[in-house]
Amino acid sequence: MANTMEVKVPDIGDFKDVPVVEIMVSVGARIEKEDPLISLESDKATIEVPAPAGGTVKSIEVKVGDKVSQGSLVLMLDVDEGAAAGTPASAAPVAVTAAPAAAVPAAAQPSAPAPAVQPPAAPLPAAAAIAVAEPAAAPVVGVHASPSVRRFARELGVDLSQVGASGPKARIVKEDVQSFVKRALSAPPMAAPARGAGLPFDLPPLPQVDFSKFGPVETLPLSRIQKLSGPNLHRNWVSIPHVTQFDEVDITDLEAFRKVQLEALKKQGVRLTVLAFLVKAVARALREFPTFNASLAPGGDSLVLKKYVHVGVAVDTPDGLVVPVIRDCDRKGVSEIARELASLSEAAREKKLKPTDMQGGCFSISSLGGIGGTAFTPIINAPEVAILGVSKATIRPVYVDGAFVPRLMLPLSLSYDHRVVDGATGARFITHLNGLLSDVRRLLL
Ligand code: CAO
Repeated sequence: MANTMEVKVPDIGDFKDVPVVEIMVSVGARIEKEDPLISLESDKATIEVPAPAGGTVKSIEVKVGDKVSQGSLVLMLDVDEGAAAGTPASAAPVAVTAAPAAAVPAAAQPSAPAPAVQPPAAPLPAAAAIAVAEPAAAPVVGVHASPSVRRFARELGVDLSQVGASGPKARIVKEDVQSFVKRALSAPPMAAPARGAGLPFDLPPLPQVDFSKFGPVETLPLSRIQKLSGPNLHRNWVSIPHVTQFDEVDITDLEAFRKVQLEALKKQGVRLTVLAFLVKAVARALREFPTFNASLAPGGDSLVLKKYVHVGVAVDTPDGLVVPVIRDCDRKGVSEIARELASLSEAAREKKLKPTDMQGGCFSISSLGGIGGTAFTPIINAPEVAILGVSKATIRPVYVDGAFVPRLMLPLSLSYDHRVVDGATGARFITHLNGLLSDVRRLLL
């Protein structure tokens, strides 16, 4: 026959009137010795009260929010036959975990000392965390969770810093860990951040919709290039703090000059486009503004300044976007750049680009001017720190010397990495570029 035991809060050091933040058992539940019963949380530590014996919970005498001290009655336990009963049970040593941003005072430490506090592990993307996180011996600081929840998370390899909290005082409860695991396992590959990106996000997966319920559909596989570039674009978009600065350049004179040169160069097999002038102007501006011709070093605490100027140009192909690179643009003339541009874009469209043709870029240009649009926000091609978007030039009335005159205006959109380039430098760069393009003589100097 079962004996009934009063289970009371054991010696918890100097802690008094500690709020109950979680009750981990229910009436009628079968528990084993050492199973966690309730969790207490002071502003210094989280304390878990374990079962002194195995048995069945007869009644629970506390609720979440109650304040308890050593000797407070927690629950009545029908203990298994043979176990000691009658005397108030002093549970086995409690487990104490440092609360976020606080150390456990030495006097409060139980016989089993609190584990050393260590900084949180680098966050892993949801799917990767499940697969590769090592069970951590020490708690992840900065999250509220009871020792049992921490243990549960460790067993599953879940990084608690990635888990959303639904418990009181932003506390992670067991159900939060369970739903995190369920979400990670059911997330479609495209919904998860790129592997290895180390992104600090814990977002729910995109909704999976059966579109055929609403009308006829067709499924088109992504091209090989789209599959390769998609995760990189996604990583760059979410991991680089982009700022996009817009400007408009008066290219009336440049266009007049281009038209004069066009026929002569055509005879030499060169198609002189506005883009060739843009590449040249960008190369000049990169020389003037070295932080634009740079990449963040691994670790992000220094800049690698490049002494060469290689400019990538986005080329639209039937299979997707590729970015071949024109080397040493600062040392080449506009016609030479135009020639290379034509041969690289032809090679891109005929799928004849070599991997080396797309490597080593310092800065990219994405020109949609031949298509249309007034402005857009290009995504930086990491590890570069800036990209220039070019939209369609149109003739517009511009107020010059007291009168409106028709001028050919070219819209530019410069996105830069705000960790590397501040707003003033960004505005100076595009203004400098504007000056070079609006007075073509400066460009040819
Ligand atoms: N404003 C107005 N007209 C422009 C222009 C501009 N900014 N830029 C080009 N044009 C005109 C050209 O003069 C040309 O006119 P003609 O046919 O009368 O000579 C026409 O548009 C087509 O130019 P083009 O595209 O053949 O040549 P380009 O040197 O300007 O561009 C290339 C070459 C390879 C960059 C371009 O063909 C291309 O692929 N652009 C798309 C890039 C892209 O997709 N970027 C998006 C990246 S983000 O997804």
